[in-house]
Order: sequence, then structure tokens, then C-alpha cells
Amino acid sequence: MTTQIAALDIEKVRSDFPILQRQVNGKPLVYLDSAATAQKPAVVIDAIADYYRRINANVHRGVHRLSQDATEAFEGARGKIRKFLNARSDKEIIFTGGTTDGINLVSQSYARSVLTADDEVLITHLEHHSNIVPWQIVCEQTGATLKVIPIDDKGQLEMSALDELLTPQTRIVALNHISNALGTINPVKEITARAREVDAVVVIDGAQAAPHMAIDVQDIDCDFYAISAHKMYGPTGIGALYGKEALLKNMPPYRGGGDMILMVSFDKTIYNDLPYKFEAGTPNIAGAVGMGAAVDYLTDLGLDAVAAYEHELLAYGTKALSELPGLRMIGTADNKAGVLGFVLDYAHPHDVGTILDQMGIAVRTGHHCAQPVMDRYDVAATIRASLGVYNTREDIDVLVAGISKVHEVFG
Ligand code: C6P
Repeated sequence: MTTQIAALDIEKVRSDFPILQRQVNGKPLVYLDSAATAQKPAVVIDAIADYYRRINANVHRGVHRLSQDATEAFEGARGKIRKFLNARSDKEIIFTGGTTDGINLVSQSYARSVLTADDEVLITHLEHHSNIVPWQIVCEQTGATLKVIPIDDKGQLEMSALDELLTPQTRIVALNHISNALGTINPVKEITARAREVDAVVVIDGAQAAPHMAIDVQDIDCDFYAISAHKMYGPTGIGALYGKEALLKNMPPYRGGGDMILMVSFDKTIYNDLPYKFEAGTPNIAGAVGMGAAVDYLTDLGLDAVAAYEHELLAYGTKALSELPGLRMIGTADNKAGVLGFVLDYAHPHDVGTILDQMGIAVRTGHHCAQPVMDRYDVAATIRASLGVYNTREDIDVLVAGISKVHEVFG
């Protein structure tokens, strides 16, 4: 029997996800790895299949019926994402390959063209490698300096450090909305307001926030916001970048090719309007359709209901895990979502992951592409159970039983 928390009909939600019927190693699947990638509801799988069965054609290119239908489906998905993020215009929504691709677009198009050796880029100690390495690359290209906001022992940003770290030289502040390794929810609106005081541009990595909470880019007032469909119950290989139109308009293209031009000759090329200027080549049309279906799915559930449900589940899991002997939670921010990270003082995370897998439990073990976070806690790896909207208290109970089994083996 599953539990009913907050306003979600969790039995119904679970029945939406065909993969949850699967057995793994002879046990019912307990999927606690949604931060890596979330499972897909039937409506998303069906939307992609339906696109290929009934519509498939290239977009923006043909006068024939199928091409018009494909264009309508593709642009319809863009409109859904605009609404989901509360952007002002569809011109501000660029389809990307995902969050990594979106951040690289900003760093190579915007940052590379504005940064000089006198400038500073400010990131945080909580970042995924996707929000570190692109900034290191562009700093190397331009001579700009990379600076880092430290975190406290709970995994929260040291906000007092901003007084010193934000300077008139700060041109870009880049941070995640929710940390993938710790689950910390960062005060992005407050940081954006602080960044404005020094006229810095704010780039938010929203990969882990989009599945867990309502996002309003106008309210945050950030300049860029990057998301990945696969973390929000949509397909892999597609995502979106929100950018303020005034900035996007003046940015040089990121990639050259078809669809991003109005006119090409050997003497001169005129680039296309927004958002197409940043979408060279045949896009991931089926992916966009699937992402649109995922946005519909999340919107129908209601992001506030999702957040409330997962918040209760996180509290339940935190309490249950914290009571286990030899277990140390890694990441205990006051404001957290989606992630239960921990280490055991008697077993290596990889061994824990392997034993849990034998019990049908999927968790991620390792550095979670956030090695500086691991360094901060002086661990090489953690065990991360990350929540999706289909998880239940019973899943947490199975995890706790699994860890007790690990304790029997190693303790
Ligand atoms: N984190 C995890 O297991 P892509 O791969 O481009 O869709 O997303 C990259 C990314 C960027 N920022 C954050 C905060 C992320 O969590 C991720 C992806 C996965 O935590 C895979 S490493």
C-alpha cells in the first residue's frame, strides 16, 4: 500500500510510469536516481511515438502538410516551455541539447564576446561540472578570473562572502538553483538582486529545479536559465535555454548552419531572428515534442503539489536515514529538495550501490559530477538517493532495509 501525502494521487502517478512495473534482480524496482535522469510517463513516450508515426518531417522548411504539422508541434512545445518558465516571449526560449549545452551557449556566445582580462566570473562551490568547466574555458580564452562563493558545513552558500566577492569587475554570476549533489535550494532571487548592484549578468543552472518547483524567470529576474528535459520526465538530448531578449539579440551565433540564417552568400551572411539564430541544423523535433508533453504532465500535476509532496518525502527520508548507525548525511541545508546524500563509515559507496542494486534499488554513487563538493566534505564519493514524483515512503523504507543489509555484510 502506498501513502497519500499532500494533493497528489500517488497511486495514479505511479501508474503513469510503465517502467515502475519492472522487476530488477527479481525485486520490484525502487528508482531513487531521478536526479541523474527521471523516468518517463506513458504520455511522454506516446507523444514521441505519435510524432514519428503520424507527423515526422523537417521543420521550418517545407510547404507540405507534414512539415507544417511538424513545425506546429515543435513551435507548440516552445510555447509550452515559455509558459512553464514564465518567459515574456517565445523568442527567449532556445532549444538546446540540455543544460550543459545551454551553459556552453552562454559562455561561448555571450561571455566570450564581452569578457576581458580585467573581468571576473563568479560561480559557487556547489556547482555541477557543467557550470564550472565552461567558465574555466572562457576565462582561459579571455583572461578573465574565476571566483567561487564558498559553502558552509550544511552545504549552504556563505552569503556574507558576497560582500567581498561581488565587485565592479564581476561581469557574470553563474549558479545552480538546486544542487545535484546536496539538494540545497539556492536563494537565486536574492543573489540576482545583489548581482544587479554591480551590473553583472546572472546565469542559472536550473537542471535540478525544473522537476521540483515552479519557476518564474521574470520573478527571479535572471538573464539566463538552463534546463534539461530528461530530468523533468521528458526525453534525453533536449533542453531549453531562457535568455532575456535584449541580451540574446546582441549575442553572436553559437553554431553556424542551416535554419540559423536568413541569407547566405560568400560575401556575407545575415543571421535569422530569435530564437532561430541559436538553433543551427535540424533540431531534435521529436525531443521537443516529448519535452512539451513532459511540461504538460508536470503542469497538470501542479508544481506546488509536486514540491509539497516531495518536501514531505524528503523530511521522512532524512529522519529515517539519520537514525541509522554509522550514516552521515552529506548536505543538510535548511532549504533542500530532492536529494538524500550520505556516506557510511563502514562501507564504500560503490559497494553500497552494488548491494542495493541486488535488491532492486537504484541509487547513484560517486562524485555526481560535482567533485569540488566532494572535496569540501573530504569524501571521494557519496551515495545519493534522489526523489521523483513517483517515489513513496515505502521506497524509503526499502532503502533503509537495504542499508541495514549492507550493515550486516560490512558493519
Ligand atoms: N546531473 C546527476 O546525476 P545535462 O547532462 O546537460 O542534462 O545536465 C547537466 C547538469 C547540470 N547541472 C546540474 C545541477 C545537474 O544536476 C546536471 C546533471 C546528473 O546529478 C548527471 S551528472
